[in-house]
Amino acid sequence: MRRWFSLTLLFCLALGLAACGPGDGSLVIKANGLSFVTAEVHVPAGQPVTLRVVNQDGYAHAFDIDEFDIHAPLPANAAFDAVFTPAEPGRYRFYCGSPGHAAAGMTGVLVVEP
Ligand SMILES: [Cu+2]
Repeated sequence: MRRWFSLTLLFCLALGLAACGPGDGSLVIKANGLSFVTAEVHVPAGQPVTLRVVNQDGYAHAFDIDEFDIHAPLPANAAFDAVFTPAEPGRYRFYCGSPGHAAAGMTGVLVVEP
């Protein structure tokens, strides 16, 4: 009985680890110059997402997604983890909130897939 339990536990652990591999919702968006190197990211709806935004520049940027109320400053050479759970499928614009940057093209699209 105990052995059966251990085997079951092992099996579940193996499954769990597999589910936690790359592609588990951790995505990296890099900011460099007046653009996001990664201009489009895809995530599934209804699951927690971690977006790591890395500012590779020597000056400050920001990371904003209005629909998810994410407004984060991105100091030079710093990173920020945006953690949220998108409920509704759709296309959401992310942008740099520093004055003039979005207008200069510093925008991207978060695609939430059903
Ligand atoms: Cu910027």
